[in-house]
Amino acid sequence: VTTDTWLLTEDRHVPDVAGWKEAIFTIANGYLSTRGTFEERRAGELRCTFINGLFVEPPGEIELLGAVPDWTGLSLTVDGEPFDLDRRPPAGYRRTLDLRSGLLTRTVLWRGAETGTVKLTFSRLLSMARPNLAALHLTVEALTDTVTLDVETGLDATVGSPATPVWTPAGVEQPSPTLLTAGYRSVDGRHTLEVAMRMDGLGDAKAITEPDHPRLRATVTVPAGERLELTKYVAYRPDRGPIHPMDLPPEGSFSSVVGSSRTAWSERWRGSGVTIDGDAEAELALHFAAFQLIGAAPPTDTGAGIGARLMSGFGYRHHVFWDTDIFITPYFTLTQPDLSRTHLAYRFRGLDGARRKAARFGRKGAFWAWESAATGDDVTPEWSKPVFGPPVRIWTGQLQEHITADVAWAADHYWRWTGDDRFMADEGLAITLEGARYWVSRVEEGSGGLHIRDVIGPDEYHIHVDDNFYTNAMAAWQLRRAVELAHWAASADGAPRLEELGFTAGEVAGFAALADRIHLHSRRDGVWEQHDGFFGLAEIDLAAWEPRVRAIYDLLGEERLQHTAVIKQADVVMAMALIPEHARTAVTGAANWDYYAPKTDHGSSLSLALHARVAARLGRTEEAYELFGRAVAIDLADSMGNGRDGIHAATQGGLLLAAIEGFAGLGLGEDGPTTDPRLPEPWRSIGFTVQHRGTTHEMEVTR
Ligand code: IFM
Repeated sequence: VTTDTWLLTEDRHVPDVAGWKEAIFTIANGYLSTRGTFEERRAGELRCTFINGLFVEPPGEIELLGAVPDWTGLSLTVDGEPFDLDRRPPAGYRRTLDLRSGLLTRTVLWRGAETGTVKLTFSRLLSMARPNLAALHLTVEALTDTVTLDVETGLDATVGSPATPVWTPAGVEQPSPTLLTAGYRSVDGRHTLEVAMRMDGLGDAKAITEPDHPRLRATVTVPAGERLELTKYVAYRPDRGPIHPMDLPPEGSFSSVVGSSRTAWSERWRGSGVTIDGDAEAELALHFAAFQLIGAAPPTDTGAGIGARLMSGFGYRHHVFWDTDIFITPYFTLTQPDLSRTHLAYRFRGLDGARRKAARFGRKGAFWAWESAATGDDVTPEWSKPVFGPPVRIWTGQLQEHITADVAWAADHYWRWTGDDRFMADEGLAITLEGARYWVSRVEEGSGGLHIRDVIGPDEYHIHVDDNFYTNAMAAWQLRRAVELAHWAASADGAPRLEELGFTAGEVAGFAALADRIHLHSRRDGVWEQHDGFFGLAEIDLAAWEPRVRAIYDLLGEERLQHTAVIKQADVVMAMALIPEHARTAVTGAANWDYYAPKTDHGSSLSLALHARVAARLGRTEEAYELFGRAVAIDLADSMGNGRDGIHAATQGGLLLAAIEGFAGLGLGEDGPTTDPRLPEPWRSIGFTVQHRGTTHEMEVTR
């Protein structure tokens, strides 16, 4: 039973699901992120802290966010017995993540074979007020007998990367008995890192200055009825960056560190809080979603992006996908536009890489990276390495071309809501025009108009298809939008002239005619064909495969799927959500939904929340609510079974958008935000805040 919608809570430690729990108990502050592993080591754990944007390329590996030396590790023995919940389960256990402050607290009652009972309270925080600061507080209360504790804690570069070591130690110092500093160099030579750590409350500690794991060790006796309090502060500074001081807070200041973080978080929550009268579980899920998205979003342009699994695991190596443009940036645009702006700056910096990618395929303009890391160059792996069987070719980097229009769509959505003309003039215009030029060089003349052949659409089950509906519709949208923006720029103050961007008026004027000729095929009843030949594929009854936990991809195999009308995720339905004119009338929208929804496997974590949003707009509220609940379960119940790899970023953004745009029906009218409620049965109202052109709107949407 959920009571406090600001607390993510766990009342039992279940070793089998610990990996997934590590992911959802991640704490983050936009700069640092630490996965919710326990302080004491566990077999099979994925212990990691990341610095946003600190990508490294270990030899033989693809660029990834290199986990920095761990600050959370703390080993403890009680009267000689290692404190280990897997070997000796606790008598009491509770873990809570306070979403208001980012404080993660674990309280454990524990008794060893021949020890008294101790109550341990671990609290950890990455400060929202001072982004490079990590703080850990431990209280050990000797409840029944006097206990002797051996405590060891330090900075551990031996954990944190499943692939290869990322950091080479470059020296340890101990400026004072409780203070250790360590230097590192990344294995690819790109980065340096300095880390400082101080441990308060440990008394006479012995320093062990092992280069890759410097630490302090002490033995402490806690008399029965008394308590020991330890506080550890750690500061990180990569690349000798000047922005973050390395001095650590004074002794005894843990609660004020928590307080200042809470104050900084409350600034974010002012724009991001959601209230749902009648549905505490949904409210908690949306608080969780906003917390994790904000935690992974760089507040200033530090070269970082928002990865598909945030910074909560190693999934997708923290690469940035369209997930951020279509599911996360639009949410931030509505609630925290500065965080969208940072992502768009990241995309703009990727323009050169996108131009290089287009040129590599013999095309013009800019073709954005399907997966990107530190630069705009594409870092999509070409081969997967399955545990069993031969490597499988990954075509997405080459064929999932809709990313180019997705980036422009996010820029346009940001501009429409914020009115940030400076952005559009300086960055958005070039993003849109260069992508439009790409489509011009990409389309092929053929019967019935212009075709875009050999692509992968959002439905990644079908590869090497021609005229994918989503890709073609988005390309046509981008070409038309480029013309409109060029008109706008011609008279906007301070906007560059087309020539300054390397375009001529004639070239841009031609975009509209091309857009009109891009092939989009529909049946007489208005159902769009997802790609050439889709209507002729073999139908199967997906429902007949239930109950199942595996994706249909695993059950049928890639080859058979090419001939089967089963799709991974929304494709036509996605296009209808982004470009509403494709659901020309309510009847067309419903016809497409009725055709595609039963064929959708939801094999991607992007799918369910998007479907919830569209179903709500179609007035199918009950179905929308059911889909919303299933989307919540992806991370909060690990329903896809891959939660250990990290939180599904797009699911979280998708849920927030399903609530705000789907159920509340937020839209942008001539005079500003509008709503059109389709609230599900338990919801009496939903409250949220929206930013529009610098004005804050407090929305309270009832039935
Ligand atoms: O971007 C998605 C894609 O749509 C489906 N596969 C996973 C990617 C990362 O989340």
